[in-house]
Amino acid sequence: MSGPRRRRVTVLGLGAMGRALASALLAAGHPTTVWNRTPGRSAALAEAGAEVAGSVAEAVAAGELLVVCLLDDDVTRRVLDRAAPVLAGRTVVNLTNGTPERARRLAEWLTERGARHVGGGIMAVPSMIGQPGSLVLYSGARDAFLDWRDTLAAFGEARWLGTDPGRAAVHDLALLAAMYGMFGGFLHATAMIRAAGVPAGEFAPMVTGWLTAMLGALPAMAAAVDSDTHDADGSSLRMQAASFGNLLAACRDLGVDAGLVRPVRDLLDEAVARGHGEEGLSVLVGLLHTGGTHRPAPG
Ligand code: FVH
Repeated sequence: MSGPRRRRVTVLGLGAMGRALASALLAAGHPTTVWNRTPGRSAALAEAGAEVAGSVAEAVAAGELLVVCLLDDDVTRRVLDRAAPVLAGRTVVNLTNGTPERARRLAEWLTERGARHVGGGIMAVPSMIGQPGSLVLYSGARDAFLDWRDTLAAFGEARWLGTDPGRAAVHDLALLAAMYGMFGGFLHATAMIRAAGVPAGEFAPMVTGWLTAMLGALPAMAAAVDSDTHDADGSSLRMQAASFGNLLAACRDLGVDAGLVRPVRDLLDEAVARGHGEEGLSVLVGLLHTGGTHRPAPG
């Protein structure tokens, strides 16, 4: 007895991530067509059952769902342009990293061509796709997301963020900012510790434990931001600005460039100068806003 017919999915882009996405679709039993600019990246996928399209238009025509995973917004737009006449009736789930504004523009462009847009943000590396812990954020056309949610589940948890086409992108980029802050801090700390003659491997468990302990402070800091009440909770900005001076002095002595951490000291100093010395770190969030297209959080 055969099960329900599975609709064909097309994956555009077979970089490290596109290949992982196509593999996950095939592993979940979805008929899959793939396309990539440079031929030769599809051999293993073809062996696993993928159809390999010879052109973008052929690939787009083959799939009811298009999963796009290319380098950036410009490439995505250029590639989709080449298939504009055959986009009508399709759902485009764009998992390419990009900006919220470009996601909104792409959604408009696709709607004008009779296609539905769902923007995405992949919070996983290729080896995590389809595994526990893999999270993909989505926003845009709700009906399209609901229509394809079970298929998208092949990649990992599919989390819906709302109908603003740019909402997944802004979450993706904000989470990347948090990640790079952590990695930047780790890289700087490791440069210091190596300059002091300690192997990185010996230091790693200590920094992991310290960052894990500090992670516990984030929910309270977020609540402080939302309520705009920035209690120092025993760690005033005045005190932190003073110890940051020691950190920079030690970097000079150790011969370590402080470029990754100096902006934090500058922000602390600015906050103290503006009279926030007895408040906590959460007050710095307000100092970071410069205007632009910032949308204040509701409530
Ligand atoms: N890999 C990761 O860890 C992250 C995890 C989170 C999500 N990102 C984003 O996913 C997008 C794709 O990333 P990727 O890892 O697959 O990247 P690459 O391996 O560099 O593959 C890039 C693909 O884009 C194609 N491409 C590049 N330029 C063009 C062009 N001018 N015309 C057509 N296609 C183009 C490239 O094709 P080729 O070089 O093989 O011909 C690859 O298919 C990305 O937004 C990440 O930020 C990944």
